[in-house]
Amino acid sequence: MNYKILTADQAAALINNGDIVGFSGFTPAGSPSAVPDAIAKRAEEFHQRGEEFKIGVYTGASTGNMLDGSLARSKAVIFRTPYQSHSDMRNAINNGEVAYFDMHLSHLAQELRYGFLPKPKFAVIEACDITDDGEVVLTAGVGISPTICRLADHIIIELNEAMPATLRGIHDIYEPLDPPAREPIPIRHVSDHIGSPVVKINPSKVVGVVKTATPNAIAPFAEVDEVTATIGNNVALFLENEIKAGRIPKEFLPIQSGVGNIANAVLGSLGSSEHIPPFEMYTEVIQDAVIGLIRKGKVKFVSGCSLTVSADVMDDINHNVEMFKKHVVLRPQELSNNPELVRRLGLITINTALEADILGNINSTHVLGTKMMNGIGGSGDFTRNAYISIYTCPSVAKGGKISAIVPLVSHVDHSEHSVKILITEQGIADLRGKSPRQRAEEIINNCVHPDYRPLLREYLAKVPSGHTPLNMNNCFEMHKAFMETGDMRQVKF
Ligand code: 0RQ
Repeated sequence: MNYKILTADQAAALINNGDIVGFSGFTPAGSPSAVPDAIAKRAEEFHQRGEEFKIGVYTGASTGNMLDGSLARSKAVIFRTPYQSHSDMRNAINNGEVAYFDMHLSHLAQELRYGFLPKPKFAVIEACDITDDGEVVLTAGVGISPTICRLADHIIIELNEAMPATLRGIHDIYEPLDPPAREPIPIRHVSDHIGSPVVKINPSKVVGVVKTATPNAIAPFAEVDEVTATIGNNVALFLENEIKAGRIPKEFLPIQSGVGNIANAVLGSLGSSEHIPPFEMYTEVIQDAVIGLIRKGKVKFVSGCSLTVSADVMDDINHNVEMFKKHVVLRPQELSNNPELVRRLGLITINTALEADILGNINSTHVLGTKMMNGIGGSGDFTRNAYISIYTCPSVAKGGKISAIVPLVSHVDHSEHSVKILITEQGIADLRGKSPRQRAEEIINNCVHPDYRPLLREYLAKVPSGHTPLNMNNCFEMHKAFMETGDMRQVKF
């Protein structure tokens, strides 16, 4: 290998205060760890001497503790986009230390190319292989790597020796041209490969290679509990009925599924349904449950942006990579979340809401209208363009003190126009073809927790006349009751 081998500290020393850095990966999968952690230490040394040190941070989506966690704890971040989910980064955003701007994940690469956002000076890319002529084989996540490698002045490679070079061939790397030269993206089937197995870079931009050896892995998911299992079963029931009614073709359509425990439970229920045929997935995060369903023959093929799996599952994939390449492709988020493809392939999209309202609007990101949770992620890319968009959530949070369903959401991520189905452990609300008042009845009757049903009926009974049942005088009373008493059930309409 002709590249200069550096320690993480030597690589971090190339990065200076005010630099903008784009990191590879999508979730902790494929995200570098040693270099960002070393940048955080460098920032601390500067801060101890009373000197400024902060960088701008682009990533694919959320990352791991050594990236978002370390940089946030070291107060080393000027701005951050897009999705994040580390508690220290979340706190730094909510206390105003980090200028965070939330974006649809499919937009980031193109907005960097369009010049809407400042271009990165450095790209820090995790790879399992790099050739002297600049072929980079990514690891378990793709994210925005192709674009930041092209735009950045300098590239630092984290060569992760715990991830096998035989992953070459699992990726499909393609960057669309920018308008007015943009062409249709030629993916017609979930399993189509349209690009290159590698990210092609200019080798002269590589300022160093840092060797690491930690396999990509996340903590395993919690066991499915009664609430999440019931939500999963309700999603399966809804889809079975749609097939029976002829509204979903009997050979089924590709599934997109969000991330987290509910998504895992939903996939478990779809996997064990006898009425849902083996299916394909066109999604962004490929979780443990999907790999289990591939092994069972229930998932035929999955296209995603990352393999965000636990250590045992990553080990299984790494050891059986040739078999998995027949069932898995990893693409840049610009393709995994592309609205053109979501609409063309006819995705059934299933995402999680933090809060929904009786009109059908969804809040995926904010607690009580002000505190950022994680970000919109890919949920908007999928929801707006889906064949059927489904939102799931438990009907209550914090032991029943919060109703996930309120008169009006405290922040809107997905509007009533994009959301077709709402599902909680209480049941299924089908919002298609219903007026705002009919939607409110449907949601209260089918999705709201019994503790809150009479309260929301009381609210609805008192709304003034008009097309949309909204009372501007008291639509946030449940939120106010929570802030004042710690329990939304104390609301007085
Ligand atoms: O907090 O753990 O402190 O009790 O919010 O809730 O149950 O852990 O839910 O992990 O499934 O995350 C929407 C955040 C759900 C996620 C969201 C509290 C609740 C708990 C989290 P505690 P859970 P999940 C593809 C698709 C946006 C991006 C997206 C997300 C905590 O799914 O980030 O969809 N989605 N991407 O107690 C106040 C409420 C609450 C509430 C729950 N109404 N008010 N707090 N909580 N409801 C993936 C990517 O894009 C990468």
